[in-house]
Amino acid sequence: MKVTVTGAGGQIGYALLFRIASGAMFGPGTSVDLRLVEIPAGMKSAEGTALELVDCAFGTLNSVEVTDDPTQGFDGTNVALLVGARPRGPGMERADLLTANGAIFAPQGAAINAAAADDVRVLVVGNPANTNALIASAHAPDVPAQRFTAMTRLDHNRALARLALTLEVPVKALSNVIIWGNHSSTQVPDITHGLLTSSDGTTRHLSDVLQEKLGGSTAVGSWLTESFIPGVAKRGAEIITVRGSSSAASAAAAAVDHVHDWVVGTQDAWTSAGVVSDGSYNVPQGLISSFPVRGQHGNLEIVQGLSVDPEVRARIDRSVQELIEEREMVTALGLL
Ligand code: NAX
Repeated sequence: MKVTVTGAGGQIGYALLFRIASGAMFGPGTSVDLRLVEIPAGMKSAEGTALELVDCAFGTLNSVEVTDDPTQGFDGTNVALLVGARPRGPGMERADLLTANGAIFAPQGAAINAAAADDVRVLVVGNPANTNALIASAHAPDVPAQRFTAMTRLDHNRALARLALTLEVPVKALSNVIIWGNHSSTQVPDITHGLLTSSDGTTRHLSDVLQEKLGGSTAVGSWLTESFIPGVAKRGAEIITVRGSSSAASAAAAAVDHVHDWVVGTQDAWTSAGVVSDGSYNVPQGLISSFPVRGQHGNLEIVQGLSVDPEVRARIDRSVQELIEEREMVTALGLL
């Protein structure tokens, strides 16, 4: 597999590249050729990372190249991880942020269109991830829109971890948790279909288990709205406060999970990913929004036919409205 990582000299890049090279993304039987893409200011850092990658002597790492030319970096690539992005600077409005990122993701989409392998799969990590993915996809008309995705797996993993801590159960006992919408503070962590499978194989609805643990449905309602949902949505800010810089290793782990489940598959299990809407769940067609998905047949397929709780529906509508506004803004800026 040829894997390209942009922003390779940054902190997520530093946590991500070693995991890909060690075989965590595709398994021990698949060797990888890594392409590290940076801007000139980040080249030294990426070059240093490349030296360390070589020194790990990973059995699954075939080659490493570093470049500041996106077309060269995406040449023949099977998986493109778009991590490098322009962060919001002081006094920057949303339109300024979208313009600055449009200047990154439009040419990267065009370079993927021109140079990547026919089966290229793209994961956008750099924020605002959903709309950056939309911009990149719009500039890659020969690549099916389903191959451009945005990362909400970190939010999904945060939701699982928080539930596991609250219920004092292993993460692997939990399933069918969902993140809907935008990767932003409006995201919608949803446990209404969530299940807990005990070690004896019995499966129970998470809502019932939570009621037992927290003392009734009112207590669960308050926990969801006052602790769980804002706790997941604001976890990134909490990490910044405690750690002094933004999530890196957990973001890298989520990117590995996202691509692994896309390429290798999830069998029947669900996860969450920002994928292009086909109109499912009343999310306007063409928006890149987070849905429950299964990795099947090499695709991320939206899990269909789920009932949506009215309170969750209202939250999804608010988050989707934010995505619509972002799309309108980038359309007005001529980025689509
Ligand atoms: P860093 O600032 O450590 O690294 C970013 C790197 O990208 C820098 O080395 C920079 O030189 C490079 N870069 C900038 N423009 C580039 C371009 N046009 N081509 C190639 N490289 C370019 O940031 P880091 O902590 O690694 O975060 C990267 C992005 O991930 C940010 O946009 C961040 O907001 C986003 N995140 C997204 C998450 C998600 O769940 N979707 C979670 C983690 C993270 O916050």
